[in-house]
Amino acid sequence: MKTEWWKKASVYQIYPRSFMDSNNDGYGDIQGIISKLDYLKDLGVDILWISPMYASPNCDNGYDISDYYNLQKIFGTLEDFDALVEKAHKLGLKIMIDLVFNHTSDKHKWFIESKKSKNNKYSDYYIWSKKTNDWVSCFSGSAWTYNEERDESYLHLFSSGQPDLNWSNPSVRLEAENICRFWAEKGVDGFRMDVISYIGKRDDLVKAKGRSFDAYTNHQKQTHEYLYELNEKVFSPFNMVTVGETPNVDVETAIQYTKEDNKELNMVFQFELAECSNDGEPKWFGRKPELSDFKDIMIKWQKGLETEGWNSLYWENHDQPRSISKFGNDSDEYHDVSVKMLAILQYMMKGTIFIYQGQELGMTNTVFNSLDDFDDIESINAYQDLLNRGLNKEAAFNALTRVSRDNGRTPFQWNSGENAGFTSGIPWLKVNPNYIKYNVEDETKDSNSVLNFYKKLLKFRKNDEVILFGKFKNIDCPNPLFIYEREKDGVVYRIIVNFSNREIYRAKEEGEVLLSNYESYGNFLKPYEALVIKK
Ligand code: TEU
Repeated sequence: MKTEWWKKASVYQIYPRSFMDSNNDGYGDIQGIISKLDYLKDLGVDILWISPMYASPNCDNGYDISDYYNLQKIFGTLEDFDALVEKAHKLGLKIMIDLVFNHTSDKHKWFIESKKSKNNKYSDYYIWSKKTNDWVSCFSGSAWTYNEERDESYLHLFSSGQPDLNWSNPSVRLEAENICRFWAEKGVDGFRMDVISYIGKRDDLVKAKGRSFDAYTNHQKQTHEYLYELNEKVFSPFNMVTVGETPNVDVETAIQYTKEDNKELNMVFQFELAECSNDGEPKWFGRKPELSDFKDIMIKWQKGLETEGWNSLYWENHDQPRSISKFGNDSDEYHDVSVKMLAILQYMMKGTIFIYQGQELGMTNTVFNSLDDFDDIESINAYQDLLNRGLNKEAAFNALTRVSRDNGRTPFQWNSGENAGFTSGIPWLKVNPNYIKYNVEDETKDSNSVLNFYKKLLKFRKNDEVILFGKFKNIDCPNPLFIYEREKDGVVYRIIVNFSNREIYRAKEEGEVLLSNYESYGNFLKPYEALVIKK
């Protein structure tokens, strides 16, 4: 297994709308990011993954692209982007952009042309059919929308504003290649590829029975071929780091995507952890996860990608509720220790780490006072869907509050001033009221803060061969404990985590405590205590 640079890297995801607003229009922007590069450098991350900034009508906040070669005005200009790449590179930070290739916006010129007739240059850029099936889109409602001009329907696995591209058309593949090359030539260092596992679809998909589309659209052999083609043409020649978003991927398929010899992607995002407590139901019906829900999953992926492939370690992103609220304990009493425990538990494992903006502050789920506080298309559509399923308004509202993607999208908390220092305009999404407690300015001053703990953790991890490349071994123990070891060249670290708010007796282990979320260590593990001990 080669030790490419990105295996040692920490990736920091920026959701540009919510990061920093430089012109006070209420939306974050590129100049805002530029103004905070020093903060990110000081934090100790290496790669900045920035969610889409391309031209877009924003039915899904930029994941519906209407022009892959231009940015939307709220974020700035291509010149701003060039300046960002240049300044980031000067600081030694790499830039990873988000490519949304499964679908475009319905306002993209390809789609505008495609829907006009069956015999123009773009007619076959999308998946059109006279016949349809019962598939339900990810954002509720049918996955097909009828178009009068063509007297046919088009497929959209997401909203009707996000028609799926037809990757079996070589012209579409060439467009994708050109887009990748354009951005690679601009100096970007990597691509995060949105729902990339869906690009290859079976020809006979209209014949599918049932409401779920995965068997015909996800992880098809064509997808592997298309990725290989992109890799040969762009990823490898430009030395790009790539991570693909691959819902419902299992270990074996993840290896297929990420195995070096296969020349497809470097890493994938798996969804098992994110969905571990949904019990196969839509996330709105999920439970709060327990350690037992995801212990086995974590072990399985650590062992599964031990010799081939490579793990991406993420719990948060712009689609997920905040990890402290989901997995941890965000009460005042336990917030800090519990955030730090989660960081130790996850980031002492093997893989490239992904931190979502605000995670390093311990940002939590937010407070929604009414339906108007939601912005996300998935949440808004789901609300109606939940009512149709028979939930009353309160239950539907509560389900949204718990897991809506908007929880992870509230503005970044820079200080305790107006709108958390994000903007002096009206923020596009309300600021989480707890910015008074959790923000960069105050946490920087407090040596015991979550932010300073993250800095310490990142620094510790950076050059630690045991954590970066050591073998993983699970140590059997009852819940709520999770104990594992990392070993390299005879050096062993034992990671001990108490995943509960109870004190637990456990004889003190010999060895040097390298990292911990408490000042002292004894025979009782304190609530949410987490330790890295060198044996
Ligand atoms: O997400 C894909 C995806 O699977 C999500 O829709 C996920 O299932 C859902 O958010 C969990 O509730 C990607 C992007 O990350 C997301 O922001 C986009 O909305 C989506 O693709 C469509 O481009």
